[in-house]
Amino acid sequence: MTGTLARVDQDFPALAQTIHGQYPLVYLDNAATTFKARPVIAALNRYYSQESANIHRGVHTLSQLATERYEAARATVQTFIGAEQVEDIIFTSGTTAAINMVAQGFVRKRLSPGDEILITEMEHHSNIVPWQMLREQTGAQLKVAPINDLGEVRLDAFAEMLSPRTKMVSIGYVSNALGTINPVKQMVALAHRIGAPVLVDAAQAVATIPVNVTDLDCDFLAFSGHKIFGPTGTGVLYGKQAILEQMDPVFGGGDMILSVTFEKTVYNHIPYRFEPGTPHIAGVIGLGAAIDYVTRIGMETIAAHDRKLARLAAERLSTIPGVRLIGEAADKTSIASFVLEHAHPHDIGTILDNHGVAIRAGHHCAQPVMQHFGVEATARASFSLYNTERDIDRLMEAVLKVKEVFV
Ligand code: C6P
Repeated sequence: MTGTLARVDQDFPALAQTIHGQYPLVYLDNAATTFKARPVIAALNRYYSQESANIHRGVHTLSQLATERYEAARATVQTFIGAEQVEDIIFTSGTTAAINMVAQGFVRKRLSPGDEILITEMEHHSNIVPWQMLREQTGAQLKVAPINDLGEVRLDAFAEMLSPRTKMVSIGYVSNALGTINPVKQMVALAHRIGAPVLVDAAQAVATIPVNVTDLDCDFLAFSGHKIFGPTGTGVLYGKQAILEQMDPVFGGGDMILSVTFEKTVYNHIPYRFEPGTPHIAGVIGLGAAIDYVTRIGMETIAAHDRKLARLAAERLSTIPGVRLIGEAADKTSIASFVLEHAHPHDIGTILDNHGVAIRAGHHCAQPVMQHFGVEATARASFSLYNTERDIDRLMEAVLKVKEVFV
């Protein structure tokens, strides 16, 4: 049973505002971060105004309540991504933190000079730089599977680049610069054939397509709360139990131990071992509320909507002379990235802002993708459940204004 997107804008108070005299705001920067849903704001408000207490420590009522709510959010995430057990879910500060944890805690100790890590050419910097740091630390090599000019990973090349020396594969599910949906299930199966574990960067996927870790059979999966209508500073690292048993904690401190003496520390059970110190309790509870919210609507409904709007935006933008679409994969969602002859993307972004249309202009923390397409930056409109075809009309009107200025 899925919900409807009718009147969904009412759930997002940030939409109802005037920017540069334009009302309502057309927010098309959802790939950077989404607006926060009312139930999320209410959950944060409740925690901070009434239920503010630390977790896993107190016997008093509020501490127990906070612990209950925090652990309930873990179960919500487990169900949402189809994980086998609740212990497979680790709360982090975001996708970036999660990938770095895997790099340092799981992969580093398995690498010898000459071993290989395989990524793709369309990764976000968060799925490139941690592996480069590991390369510096270990003498391993970073291999990069190329993409074609539509912005799709070349599966044949990806398969050929897997070797007995591949110790880790780390791939984005949905490209933040192009909107491409990668055939992750197939890529995981190829990697597993040679025994390589796979991390899936689901930062963009989690709010735009249904994600199921059991179906994908990935070993790790990372996402950020703020891209799925939840609070900033929250995120999730999923790991298969047997894999998490082999991962070391990267940070030590309170709550991640069973016992400490000066001679020896015994770590806590999974997942607490990987959540040292006081976590973002309010944020995690808010993330649980965000996931409950999208679950009520249904990810299939949201996915169909985002895909339809991105396709329509691309179709309409491509009718403007001088527009070049960047990223035209057969399987893509939520993102329309483009450049316009004679106009720098930053100028496009600024003029659109003056017309009450918020997009992102820049390299989108995916500079290798920009290099592939021979551009420095793009203008990127990214769609979410509260966007409508009317927003595309406003986008088009504003881009035509840019043309008047620059052509
Ligand atoms: N992309 C964008 O505008 P964090 O910052 O840790 O929440 O997420 C990092 C990240 C990792 N992978 C992908 C595919 C991403 O898109 C992002 C964040 C934002 O595209 C900010 S650069």
